[in-house]
Amino acid sequence: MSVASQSNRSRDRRLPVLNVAMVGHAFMGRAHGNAYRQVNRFFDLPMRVVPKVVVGRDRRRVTAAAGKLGFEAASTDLEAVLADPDIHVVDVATPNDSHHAISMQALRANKHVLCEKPLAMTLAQAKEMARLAKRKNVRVGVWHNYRRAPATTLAARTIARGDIGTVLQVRCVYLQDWLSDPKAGWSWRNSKKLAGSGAHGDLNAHLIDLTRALTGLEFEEVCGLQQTFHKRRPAGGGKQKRVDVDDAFCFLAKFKGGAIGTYEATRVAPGRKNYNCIEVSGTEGTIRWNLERMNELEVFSFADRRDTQGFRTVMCMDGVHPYAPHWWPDGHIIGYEHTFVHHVADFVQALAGERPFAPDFDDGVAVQAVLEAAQKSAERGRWVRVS
Ligand code: SOE
Repeated sequence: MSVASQSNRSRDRRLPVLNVAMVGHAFMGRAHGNAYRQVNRFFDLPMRVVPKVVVGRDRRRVTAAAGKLGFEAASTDLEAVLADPDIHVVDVATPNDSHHAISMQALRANKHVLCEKPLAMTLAQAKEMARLAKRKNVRVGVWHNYRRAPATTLAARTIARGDIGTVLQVRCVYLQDWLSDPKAGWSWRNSKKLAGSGAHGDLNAHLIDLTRALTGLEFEEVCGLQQTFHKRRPAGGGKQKRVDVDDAFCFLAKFKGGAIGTYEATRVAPGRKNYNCIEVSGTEGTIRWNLERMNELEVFSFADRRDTQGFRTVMCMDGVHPYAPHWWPDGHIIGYEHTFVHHVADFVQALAGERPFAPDFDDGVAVQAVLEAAQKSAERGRWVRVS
């Protein structure tokens, strides 16, 4: 081993460790696990993140997941893991219906908590989680990873410094097509009891958080419309199960201060695989970000010369762009999984007391309030104020 890598390794070993227990190990567990393993390799952090233990219900599956995801251990005993003083962070990467219970148990055990979105099943649950997090001297976060792409972070900065003037409108969509086929199997995401809502809580949650992160706007009143096109789905063994959540959910929004917004989430838009796209237009210009072109930010400004005005596409992977210097030379692009690494890097910096972290559980409550008001509006067929 070279002298340099020996000194790096010994330096690393001297850092205080941050042992992570991750509850759940499916899609989001894989994305989070990758981030825990990668973060110290690309960010010089004041702590060394250790993927310590994966917690699951099935011994065989959780043991396999721990091996595959690079965690030191596997467990089916959440109580014992939370009682372990050497566990510092609990990551809640489970379906929506267990976010509240696991987070509350982890907070009572004085653990830092990173919880998947949406924070909870109801606004009341989300508020309870935020209240307990405040009472405990811990750091908490919600995995709204899309605010941590270099391009979305840049968008927030350009809007904050006035590049597009006063924000007038937000128009965003989050379109997928994995449930377009009526024969696509039933899962927990199709169940109100397990997910709380369908595309709405899964995808509009991201759009609501992105809106707040990019513009600082607060939602005042919403008017929702939802539809379930396929009301039953195959559930194995020739059985069918009822779908009692939305396949698609649209809503209009009025913001404090007079701006307005439009939101659309769907899982039945053929050809749209993970099309998360937000456009913010102000008095002086517009920005547009599309996850399917994640490293690019489209910018229009009336300040540009009239005869060459038009949308410019900025490749947000140069040394001047957020997070970019941690990876590769100018223009070498990154992907979806890097937004999770950025999330962990910022969380560790916050934990080391170097800066605040957002989105925390208060941000999670703000998202939940909009989700719930839009659902009430869709049920009642009228505008509903966001509490
Ligand atoms: C499924 O719709 C899903 O995995 C969401 O749950 C994630 O939050 C989103 O980032 C990708 O799509």
